[in-house]
Amino acid sequence: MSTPAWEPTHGQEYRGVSYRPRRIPATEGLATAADLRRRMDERRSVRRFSEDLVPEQIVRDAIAVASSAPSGAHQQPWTFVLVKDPGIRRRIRAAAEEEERVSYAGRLGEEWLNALRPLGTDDHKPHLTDAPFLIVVFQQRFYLAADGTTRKHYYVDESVGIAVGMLISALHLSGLAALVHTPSPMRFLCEVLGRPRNEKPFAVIPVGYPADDCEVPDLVRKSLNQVLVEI
Ligand code: IYR
Repeated sequence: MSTPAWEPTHGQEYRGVSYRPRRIPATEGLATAADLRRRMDERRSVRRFSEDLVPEQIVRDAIAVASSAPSGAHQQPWTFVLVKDPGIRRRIRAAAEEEERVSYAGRLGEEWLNALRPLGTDDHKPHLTDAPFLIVVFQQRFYLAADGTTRKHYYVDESVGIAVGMLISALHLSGLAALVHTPSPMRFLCEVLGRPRNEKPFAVIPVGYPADDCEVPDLVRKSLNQVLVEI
């Protein structure tokens, strides 16, 4: 039996269905948690991609994982535009680099530039054309029906942030590298990708395998006891 296609549920009465996930034994849960912790700690934001093709189905599956994220009022206020076309990727790179030149030349301000210094980033964005895929994530600031009706969406930033977290986790665990890139300003993406007026760019995520000579900044993560407060 296939699940029915999603339709807006605005104003619909509550209906419950039973939820009985398999009870995972603690030993299995502990092993999975430790393994996930180790594997996720291997994730790095990658800015140097190989041009090698990646299995598109991994990316589609990862987007489906992202779209299973919880969201405000279950409104699922996200759109993932998968850009494969090299010409479009070149246009996105050109527009992003034009903005970043202004940003790095001073628009960001000294404090921000100092915060970025350890990352070694600059206005060159080769990852936007080297990576075989770009996932451009849009947040739906409000619901827009085909007939032009609009309705509010709630907790859009939080919802889309959670979805992107799940997306990069799924990509990483499937062996692909990614970067959550936020060229600023990003409005040009609406035009280049022909998005409707309710959508606002959230991030551009190049996806692929790391280049053979890939390097990442030498950074240290906060330890658990630096981020965890137990009461
Ligand atoms: N958007 C710029 C600057 C930048 C900002 C932050 I905050 C970063 O974590 C990294 C970069 C860029 O993409 O270079």
